[in-house]
Amino acid sequence: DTTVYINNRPVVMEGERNLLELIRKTGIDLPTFCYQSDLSVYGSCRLCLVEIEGRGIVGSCSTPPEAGMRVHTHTEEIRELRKIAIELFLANHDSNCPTCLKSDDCQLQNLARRLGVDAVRFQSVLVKKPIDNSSPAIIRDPNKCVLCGDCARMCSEIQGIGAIDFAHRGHDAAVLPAFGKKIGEVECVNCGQCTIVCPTGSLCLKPEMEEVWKSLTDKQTYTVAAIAPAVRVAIGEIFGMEAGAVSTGQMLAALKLLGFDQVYDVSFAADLTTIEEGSEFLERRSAGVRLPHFTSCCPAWVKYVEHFHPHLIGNLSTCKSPLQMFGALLKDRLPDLVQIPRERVKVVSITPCTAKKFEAKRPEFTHDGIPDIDHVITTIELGRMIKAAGIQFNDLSPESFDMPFGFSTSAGVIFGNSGGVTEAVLRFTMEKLSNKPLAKLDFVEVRGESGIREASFDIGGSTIRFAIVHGLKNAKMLITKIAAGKCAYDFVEVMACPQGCINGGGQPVNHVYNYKQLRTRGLFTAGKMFHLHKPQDNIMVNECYQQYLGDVGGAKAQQLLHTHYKN
Ligand code: HC1
Ligand code: SF4
Repeated sequence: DTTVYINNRPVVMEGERNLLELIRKTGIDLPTFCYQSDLSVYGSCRLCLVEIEGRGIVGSCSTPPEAGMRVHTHTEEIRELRKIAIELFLANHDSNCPTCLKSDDCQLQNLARRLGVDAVRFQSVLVKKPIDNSSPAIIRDPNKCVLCGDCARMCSEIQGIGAIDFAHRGHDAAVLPAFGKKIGEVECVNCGQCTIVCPTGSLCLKPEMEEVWKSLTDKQTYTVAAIAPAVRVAIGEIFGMEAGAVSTGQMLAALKLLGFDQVYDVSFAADLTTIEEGSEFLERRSAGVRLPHFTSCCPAWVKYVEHFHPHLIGNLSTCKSPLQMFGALLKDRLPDLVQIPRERVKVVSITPCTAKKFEAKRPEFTHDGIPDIDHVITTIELGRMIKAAGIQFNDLSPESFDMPFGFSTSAGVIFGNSGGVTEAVLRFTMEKLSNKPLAKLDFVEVRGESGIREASFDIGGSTIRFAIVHGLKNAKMLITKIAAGKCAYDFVEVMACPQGCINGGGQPVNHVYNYKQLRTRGLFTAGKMFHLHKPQDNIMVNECYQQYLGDVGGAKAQQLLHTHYKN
């Protein structure tokens, strides 16, 4: 028999790992802070309690279902225990909710409301600790931590880093960076994945909205938006649209209403990157040097290599990320095109990524004291700004990107999901190597959800081997296997965030179980709306080479589009 009785109704087990999963299958969303289906079970928050007849009250996340069990999810005792748990959390919490960065999506607030907590019966025991503001990408407020440990498990189990972990015991227990250091002083790579799973405002992205408002309202400043590929499939979620809804047109209309002078597409720069990086890869391959070629567009991955695998720095592509290429290009080219001095042009990048905040501040990307990208805001921050301005996003008529830097092919758009860079590089290199038009555009062999994927392609009598990785723990596993001679590749794409930028640390939190797949699908749908699909066909990029950059990989391209990371 495989039947369990949930609130007296029969439910058939189908391989669920624990009672919580089985109960959720019946349509009951049990409350929890510390259960994340992608992470190991910790069982600390005691909110998912259920009563099993004959056994008493247990945590459903850590109890496997057994045939014949009779389970009750909301007895009077359980409801009271859950309320007490929430009240204890609140008694040890800095409840400055109206000004908290996570106020829109705080699980503690949501649960307090949902469970009917209308008063806290315990006296506050909060002893305020300093807020850790040391990172360029995230803020850590220990006064809001509920000790669920989701952040620490995300950092170690998915990213393989362990920049934060539990420390001390009893009332002193805390989740902290190692050795009492600040988060900006340890090996944190700024991916922001911990901020996505943190149920409260204890870990948040570091906002830069005020600086952008200043730039937009200063009449002397010419403010340009550079919008990363993955923003268009998530910004709508902030305004009630389903995950993956493509809302490029409304987003552009909103940016114009906010006061941006020009709105450009980072996908343009992604096409440029593919041409530069694809050519660099082919050169390395024919010379047999610096292989495997590792991508370098993900700043969290680059920092990870610098910290943990410095011997691989030489294998990273010398190409700047599309965003940083774009910043350098716009700062160099735009002043002439729009007849405005360089110091008055401000480039604001709008990205799904918290690590881009760190990348923009790297010394490699600052010239004469002026950064190539002036400010980086995330999808979440753009949503806040649109709301703050009172712009009715859902009612906007769609608008389009500005030219010439708003023109892209679908290859530039799919950069925003894991495998997208590889597919774009394939569309470029396979045509180049075969010297004839591509027979097919879609390289479905490199798509998918698995954390480590591989695909080989035969061309001109030889084979090119690709690997695609997302999640830094997977990258670590792949690097170890390569070093042990257990596998070999020519080209390896690494994105730090699970499934790539569509799931970056600056994207809105979404509790729909398949939101990553929906956003990925949205990116491919967005790509289908383009006329052109190969980076080498981007007429505006080609014009840029002819009129301004010169040769691919030439002197001007090297100066603006490439860099060298140092050990
Ligand atoms: Fe990404 Fe990229 S795809 S890194 O995720 O290579 O942020 O979206 O802008 O630079 O193009 C992010 C997204 C982004 C870069 C590009
Ligand atoms: Fe770990 Fe990423 Fe959070 Fe840093 S930002 S603590 S690396 S999960």
